[in-house]
Amino acid sequence: MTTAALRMQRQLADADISSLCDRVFVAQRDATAIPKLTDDYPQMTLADGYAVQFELLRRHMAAGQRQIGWKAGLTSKAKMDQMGVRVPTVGFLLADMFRPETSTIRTDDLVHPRVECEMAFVTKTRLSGANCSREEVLAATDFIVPAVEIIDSRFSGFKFDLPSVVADNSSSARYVTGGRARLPMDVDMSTLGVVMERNGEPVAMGSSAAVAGHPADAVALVVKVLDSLGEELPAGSFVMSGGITEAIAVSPGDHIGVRFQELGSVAMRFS
Ligand code: 0L1
Ligand code: MG
Repeated sequence: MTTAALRMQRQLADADISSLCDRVFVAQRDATAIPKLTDDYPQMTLADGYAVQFELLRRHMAAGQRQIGWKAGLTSKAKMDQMGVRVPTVGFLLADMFRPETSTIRTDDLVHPRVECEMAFVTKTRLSGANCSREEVLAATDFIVPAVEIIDSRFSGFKFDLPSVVADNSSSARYVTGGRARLPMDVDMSTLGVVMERNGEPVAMGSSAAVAGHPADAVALVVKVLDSLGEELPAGSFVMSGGITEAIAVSPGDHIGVRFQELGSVAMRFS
């Protein structure tokens, strides 16, 4: 799958997009698991998935919510192989999905949360275009900061396909930042080590190279996907670049601590 393939035509009518948006909206609001959307709409394409996601975003904005940026999903080779894609998905991030560092995060308003360690970028200039490069991303970056994404697929058993997971906002649910903000030129982002502990036990470790080869390349891919959808990344955007480690399931009572080489730690508890 290339970004050009994202320009393919939609198959579903506006009324179907609206009714699928209702389904996803209710599943996210009520934390209920639903079957993947293609069970009822087998003809649904990736373009339809983005149409549902963008309708979801419009509804949130109309209700007064604030978008602060985007996430890259499916950035690791393992997840891409599993889904048969070569380009990450994107999902929007709203201000009210943010949770402060060291806070206690509820799980009763989530279906089956999992945590991923990620590097987040905050931009100072606009990024756009189908040829966005790592160098352009680094030049446009104000600072980077360590982060944890809490993903929560609304599909039963985390079983979905590409159009469905894109419609579900790429499983976006919550995010936490912490540690130390750093200038992009002060850190070698190509091989930054990360260790995640659950209740004091190491449960995952990895290198930032797992994120599309380099986290800034993942941000460039986000810009390319947005371009194919007729969007750009405005200055001041917060972008989660993708999971450095596998996603780890969390339950009430769990404490998660992540140590990022050069960037400090991010910690939280779940209730
Ligand atoms: O952030 C991610 O990589 C998740 C993308 C959606 C797939 C999943 O829920 O694992
Ligand atoms: Mg993620």
